[in-house]
Amino acid sequence: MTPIQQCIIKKKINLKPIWLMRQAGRYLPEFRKIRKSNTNFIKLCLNSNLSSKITLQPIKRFDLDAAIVFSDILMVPYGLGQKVEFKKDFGPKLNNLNLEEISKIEEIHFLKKLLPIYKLIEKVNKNKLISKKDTIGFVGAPWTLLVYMINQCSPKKKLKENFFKDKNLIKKTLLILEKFLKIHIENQVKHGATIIQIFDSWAGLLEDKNLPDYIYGPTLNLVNFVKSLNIPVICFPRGIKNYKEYCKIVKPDVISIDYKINPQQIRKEIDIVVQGGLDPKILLTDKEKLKIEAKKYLEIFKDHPYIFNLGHGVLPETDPQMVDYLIKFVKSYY
Ligand code: 1CP
Repeated sequence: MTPIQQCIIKKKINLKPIWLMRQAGRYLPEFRKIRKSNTNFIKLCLNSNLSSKITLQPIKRFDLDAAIVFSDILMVPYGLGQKVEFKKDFGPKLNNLNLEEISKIEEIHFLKKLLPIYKLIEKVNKNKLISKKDTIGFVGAPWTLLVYMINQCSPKKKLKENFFKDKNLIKKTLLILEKFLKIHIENQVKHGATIIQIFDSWAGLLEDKNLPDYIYGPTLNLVNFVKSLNIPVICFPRGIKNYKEYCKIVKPDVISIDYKINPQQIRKEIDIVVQGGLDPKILLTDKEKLKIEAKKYLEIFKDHPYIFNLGHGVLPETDPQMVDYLIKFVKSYY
């Protein structure tokens, strides 16, 4: 059993496994080199030779306990036929959401478009480096994908003014997403993903009264689906205020906490396995500060099953040496 599985399933507390959100990406010079000559990001994600290589880049460099599939949550809207582009210094840009068109998409067509992602997982799992580690597959939560699909770009801090206007569009899109997210999860698992993480990066944009319809209900359905495949599921509802209520209702195997939430409070209120929390900006400071902050999380969760990670993704301006220092520090803490 891998260290992460021992932590999740056996509730081992002395292992402190580690992986980092966005561990494969722009802070690594070897990634930037590949990215430079592959200007179309979607095409890069669909090139399983390159995307499997990128998935393994951080595993080659650092003593991490899991690889995360190099892909993007927006590959699902792409699979549903909504055009997605990643523009330099702007981020994702999506075409208008056409309900009639996405309603017509059949499973076989969706799978054909996303097949290279499943091939990438197979390739990664064949590599010796991964034999005692997990391969984390992932999806965006229905709410976060809905945000991008209707907003057509990153909401940064605010949703479009008329975001909730077309209730029929929202309701039907959420149902379509649920169906295809299950298909995407199942195929990642079939091809070798050993854990699924559900990213709800824009959970914090909703008012409390809307959480049951847009987050709790749709995410619980996905969590139950992953559990039915006998695979652990990690949820990352970034920015929500009430993690305790979220865990009580959605019941993931692991809750990944963001950097704004007080870890002491989480330790007191939550009894499931916890992941993450450390502010990725700390990696931009110095080793002394990094050590103090990482130690804080290790101490708070010393008697609790805890997977070390950040409270959001590694920032592009991060020095890989700081990442190396963090991993070595966590690994040698006990
Ligand atoms: O070179 C580039 O410009 C591409 C940058 C990039 C990368 C490296 C994007 C565009 N996506 C990714 C890979 C990615 N995205 C991974 C695999 C790599 C890894 O984690 O090691 C994963 C798991 C994601 C997930 C993802 N994509 C999320 C959820 C996590 C989070 O950061 O909150 C989200 C919200 C996205 C959308 C997205 N894709 C890319 C960008 C720049 C964004 C965010 C845009 C925004 O701010 O709204």
